Amino acid sequence: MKSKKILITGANGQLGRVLAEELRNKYGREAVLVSDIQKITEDQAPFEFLDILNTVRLKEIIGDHQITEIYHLAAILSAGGEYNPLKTWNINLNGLISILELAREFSLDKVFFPSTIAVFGKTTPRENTPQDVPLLPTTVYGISKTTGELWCNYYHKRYGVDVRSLRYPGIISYQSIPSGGTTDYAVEIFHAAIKGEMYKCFLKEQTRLPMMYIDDAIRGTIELMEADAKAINVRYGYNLAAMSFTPEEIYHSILNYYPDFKIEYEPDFRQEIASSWTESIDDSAARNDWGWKENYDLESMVQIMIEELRKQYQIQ
Ligand code: AKB
Repeated sequence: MKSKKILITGANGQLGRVLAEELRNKYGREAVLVSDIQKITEDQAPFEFLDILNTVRLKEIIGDHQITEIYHLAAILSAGGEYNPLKTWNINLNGLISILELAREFSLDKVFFPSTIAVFGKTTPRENTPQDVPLLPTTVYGISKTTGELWCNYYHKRYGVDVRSLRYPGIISYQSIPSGGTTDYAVEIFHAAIKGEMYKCFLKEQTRLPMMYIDDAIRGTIELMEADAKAINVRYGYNLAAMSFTPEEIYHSILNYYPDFKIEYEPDFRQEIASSWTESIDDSAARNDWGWKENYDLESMVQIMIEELRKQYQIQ
């Protein structure tokens, strides 16, 4: 049996950096190869430059490093994707198809595909959104992820590829400042509060969206990947939930720590994207199939974000 060797694509994004660290803590540094189109720090080794559209190089990397599992995170997000829809489709969908095809060719043990609440659209029930619902996404990101889910399901049914997937809500983390997403406001707002700046929010105050603290997202991902294959009944994206809040609610939670903090609302094109998504998620399939349960709610997430960012900004 080959020893576990994980490849993470798009490893320098918001999820990838934390996931790589966690997987390296668990399986050892050499067992996790990270790749991206840019190198962020010198100590990322083992690292490979990889443009996900370069299938020849992707194949070489899988072969040369004897990869057994891929976490395929490389993608362009909802807001960023709207600036270049065809490029987004190409990267998000054709990148995934290369991964699935190579997973089949190399008989990889497992593949992880991150899906998202962006698969939902105006025809989806907005509250407590069930697992199986009409999907009519409005962004190219959402279209690419919806189609990606179908391809994952197809490769599993047709070729037996052990592909697993989660529909992530907005992820809140202190390790990096995300860009290109519609839920990014929920990270930016903390940085503004801690720096003593006013925050200009690009969503309306009442826009409720599903969200999750990074530790829950990473733990959920690894738990799904480690679950017994027989327990996995959903081969497209599992709904996954932790909390839902509006900009006004998170602002009020932050006020408990920074009473002088000010916010203004200046909605831009991202408002329309957010309004097309759902407000809260029914993730009972994930809870029943492989035991998903979140640890963080709004209050505990705000507390840990402020503690961690104060350390980062060296504020007592
Ligand atoms: C985005 O806002 O585009 C992402 C997502 C919800 O998938 N954070």
